[in-house]
Amino acid sequence: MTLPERQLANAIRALAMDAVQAANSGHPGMPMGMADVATVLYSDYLKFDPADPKWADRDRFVLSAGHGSMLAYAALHLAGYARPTIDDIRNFRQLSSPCAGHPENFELAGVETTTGPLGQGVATSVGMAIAERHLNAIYGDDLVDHRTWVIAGDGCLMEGINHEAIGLAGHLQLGRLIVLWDDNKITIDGSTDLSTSEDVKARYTATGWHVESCDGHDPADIRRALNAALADDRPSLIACRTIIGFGAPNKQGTSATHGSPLGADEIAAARKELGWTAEPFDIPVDIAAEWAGFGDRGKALHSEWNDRLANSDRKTEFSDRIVGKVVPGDAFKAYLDGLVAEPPKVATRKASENTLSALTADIAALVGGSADLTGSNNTKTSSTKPLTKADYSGRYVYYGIREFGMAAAMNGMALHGGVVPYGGTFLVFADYCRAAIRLSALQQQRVVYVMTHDSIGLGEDGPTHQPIEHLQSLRAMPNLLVMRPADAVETAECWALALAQENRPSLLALTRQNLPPLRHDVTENLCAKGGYRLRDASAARKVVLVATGSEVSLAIEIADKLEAAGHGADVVSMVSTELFDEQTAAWQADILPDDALIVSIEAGTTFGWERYTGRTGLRFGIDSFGASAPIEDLFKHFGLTADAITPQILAKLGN
Ligand SMILES: Cc1ncc(C[n+]2csc(CCOP(=O)(O)OP(=O)(O)O)c2C)c(N)n1
Ligand SMILES: [Mg+2]
Repeated sequence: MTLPERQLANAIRALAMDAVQAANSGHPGMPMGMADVATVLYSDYLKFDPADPKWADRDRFVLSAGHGSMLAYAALHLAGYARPTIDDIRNFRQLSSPCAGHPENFELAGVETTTGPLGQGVATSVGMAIAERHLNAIYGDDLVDHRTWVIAGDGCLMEGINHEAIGLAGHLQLGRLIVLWDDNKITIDGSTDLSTSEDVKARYTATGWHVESCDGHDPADIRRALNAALADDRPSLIACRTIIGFGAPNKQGTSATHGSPLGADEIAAARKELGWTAEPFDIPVDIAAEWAGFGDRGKALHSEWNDRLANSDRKTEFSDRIVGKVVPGDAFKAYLDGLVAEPPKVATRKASENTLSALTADIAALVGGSADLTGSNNTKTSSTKPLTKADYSGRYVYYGIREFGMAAAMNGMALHGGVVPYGGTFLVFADYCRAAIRLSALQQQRVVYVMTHDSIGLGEDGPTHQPIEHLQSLRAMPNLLVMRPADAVETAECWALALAQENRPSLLALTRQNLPPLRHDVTENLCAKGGYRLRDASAARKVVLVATGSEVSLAIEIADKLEAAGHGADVVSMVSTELFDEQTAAWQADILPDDALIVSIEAGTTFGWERYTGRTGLRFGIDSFGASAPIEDLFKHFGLTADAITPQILAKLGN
């Protein structure tokens, strides 16, 4: 280092305050406060090659405090990544720029994960660190040997998910995970004294973490703390005491710098205070050159790694795995054939387990888990031994009762690459992890949610456990594939579809109760159409019954009764409304013809089904909370039986 490090850090500060000022929107305080820490991290610690942001063995850097996005953009730009360019930064927060308000993984190759919802970055990084240790256990230090670095704010540590995330990380002793806490004692409302008296460091220590503190404006002290973290086998928290908005003489140390432009006067004063004479968006050549050299270390390591990969007899296997090639093989085909030979009457959660037995045998990248409902979610197979701190090569994570932590960790695994995560809980608890499901969808990650006990069909556990609005509310989420299979064949097809989705998560809604086999052919994956005719009307078609999951067999019973009364009725299995909506207009019109009465049946809210039934169709479902009783009593009580529904359809037909 030839220049004073403060000047190198001031490049981040200047870009942050100028970009926020230009956008008239954004958060200068955090980047200005953590600039010194970030500069030390990039100069001497973070392993990266700006020429190849996706190099598999790079360190992962997660800006959990996503509002400080300008810190990430400034560092990527200064370190020599192709994007963001200085023009991208000039256009911070504008439509044309990849420098979005918060960092988005799909906007910039150097952004490892979308952050902004506080707390999730740390929780996501736990999944990255799990994936790293897992792949290291399989491929060794030669190919996989990197760290996950996180910058987190008070908010990230205050959020409830932090408890789940660090509990898991501490338990699994993820020593490659290092969280740099921007310990500035300020949040939006003011001092953290307003809302917390927690001893954060004691909490981390109690959870099995190594904890350090440092002066976040003293590079030597920062290095000392980072070195201590590197030397410790436990995950590390480094409390970096900083001043928010460091360098803005009248506003620093206050929440005024958190989320508003500093204003022209204060920026001028900060330039003076920091000794920064360059024009906005102009980086002095000596500073730019020094920053540009930070990647040299990583470039050299990358080239050595390339040689090791080239000489590895597992080169193809590793490379295929990292890019996410996933192909169901012989075990899956044999399983499908078995379903035709001997159609089982099983719950779809059991059908999912049977499918997974075949898939996990075929596909090494599948890493499963459950939030303490392994026996109920049927997520564990004989191929997936536990992943533990003693053996990271295992493929089954006991997430504990941490649904949100599990979902965020799965996002991290998927983002890391080399792992295709799936994890289970009860469908009703999708609400507990919904914010992470949303980030799976936004980030376009192949994460598979195995959500069992998908209706009142779960019975006696009652209304707290019975999903009502969940299916429709999840279908409302963009880029999430919700699938509710009706039997074992459909369940297998849905799994194949879930694994084929390279750019979106899937959620399988599965029953607790047994369902009769309905499909007896596996020549074509019919679930891929989203909705398809499972049975054609015999008499002239008057009715189309559109049902999902456990209600498809009910629809068949109703169709029998309608046919007996002389009314032809199709039965459509609407496995996935998203996939159905993606079909051609001709397919949709053929499945849901205008000249028939369309009737929807799903043991959940009727809200939203009018988009298929129209206002003139009929919708059967449950628009209240459920109840605690045996399953047969519940379906009767809520009017979801052939005896209750058929007369209403006949009445509508004018009989
Ligand atoms: C889940 C969630 N809740 C609320 C917000 C809105 N928000 C953004 S930053 C922030 C304050 C965070 O304080 P801290 O992490 O200390 O950041 P600092 O002010 O120090 O930069 C809040 C409440 C958010 N982004 N995510
Ligand atoms: Mg803070």
